[in-house]
Amino acid sequence: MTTEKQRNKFIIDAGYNTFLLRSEDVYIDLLTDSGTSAMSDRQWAAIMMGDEAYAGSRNYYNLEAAVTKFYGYKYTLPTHQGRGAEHIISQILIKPGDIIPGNMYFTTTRLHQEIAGGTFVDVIIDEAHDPESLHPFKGNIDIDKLSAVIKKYGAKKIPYVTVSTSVNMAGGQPLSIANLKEVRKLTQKHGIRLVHDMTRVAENAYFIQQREPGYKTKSIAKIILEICALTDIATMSAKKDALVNIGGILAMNDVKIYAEAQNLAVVYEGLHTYGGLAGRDMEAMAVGISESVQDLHIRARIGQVEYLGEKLKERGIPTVLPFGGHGIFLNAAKILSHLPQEQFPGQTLAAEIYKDSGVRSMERGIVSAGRDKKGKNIFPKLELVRLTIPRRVYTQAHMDVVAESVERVFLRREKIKGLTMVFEPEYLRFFQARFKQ
Ligand code: P71
Repeated sequence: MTTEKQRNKFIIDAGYNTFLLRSEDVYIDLLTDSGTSAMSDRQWAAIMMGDEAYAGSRNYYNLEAAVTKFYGYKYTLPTHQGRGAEHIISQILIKPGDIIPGNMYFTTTRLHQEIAGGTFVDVIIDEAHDPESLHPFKGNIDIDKLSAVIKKYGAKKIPYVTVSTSVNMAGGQPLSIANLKEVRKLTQKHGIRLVHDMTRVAENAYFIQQREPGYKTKSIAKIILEICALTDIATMSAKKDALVNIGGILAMNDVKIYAEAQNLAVVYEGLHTYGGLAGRDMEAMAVGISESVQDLHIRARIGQVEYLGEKLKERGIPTVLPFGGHGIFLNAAKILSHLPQEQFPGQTLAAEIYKDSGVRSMERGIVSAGRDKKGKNIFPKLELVRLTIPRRVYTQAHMDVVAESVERVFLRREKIKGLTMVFEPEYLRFFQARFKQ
């Protein structure tokens, strides 16, 4: 616990950037669900089974077996985290001038595509950009948009389409199996691969089970296998669904690409049987994957997110709807409608919530969107603040505290002043940028 006076100082010292706060100055930490979940007793026991051999650790083979059993991909390369996998696959498949369509950008994914010389093109359905649209699958790809991109640039210029399950920047919104099948059909016709960002695939599978006709009685585990079978390659940050504090994977069925990935891994990550991770971490990941596909776990997890969403809804606070899988996204553009996007409403709202209660959240708007290749600010339609819920960490009582704090800020919204950016780093600026009121 901190006092309001202390927090007012801490947020100025942090340049109004919640990434720059010290965690000991945070009361309830909803910055991210990445690496912040609690490992289970079984995972901690797995940590004690570390085989720290440099090469061929038994933990690697256990991880590979878990990936094949639960996700269906044949070959697994461990990486230090998700962006390590994104880097390797981008370097292997993208040539300068290539186009990579995907269902909304993700910051690290797009950056690695650009570093490899590619350009990301958003082909998500329009509803995803509208916080209030109640479309049940706002993560879906717009087939007409994708066809138009293929027609415009030609299949040769498109090494793959990125398909994300549970689209993070749209508010944790799912994609349907029916849509994925259509995407598969279209891309297969043109010989284009699908790279699956499966960071939150279990959460997406839950929404399919709840909302997609024909899936009510299918288990989360079965739905996940069905999703993965419709794609060729997967990148995953295991720090989310897979319930570990660190780690990622690059998985696939193509042995030639796997051989190239193994080779690049030794340059950037580590030997192909540990990829930047300790043996014990791979063992904890194998166990985490098996726990993450359990129906009761995922129902409790998303149930808690919904609980917070409902509390905010009762208070009339605008959020992205329907509620997403990993957090509740506040509609900062609407809450602070007196601030133009150039004054960073999302960044401002996150700072104000911290000042009110010590609850830490994350901006997901213009600061996160960054600049285009010409150096111009990108103005995303979604200007949001994410209240992200770690798995198996907080109680509903914590959620009550969060909702009450957001309400207090909401009630004094008209008096809140905007921000100006005083320091901007070159890459992924949201992590280290600094602001003044
Ligand atoms: C999240 C994160 C972590 C993060 C990353 C960048 C900016 C702010 C926070 C990471 C993801 C993700 C998806 C869908 C790939 C990564 C990268 N998310 N795909 O949401 O959500 O994984 O962090 O393990 O490198 O807070 P990595």
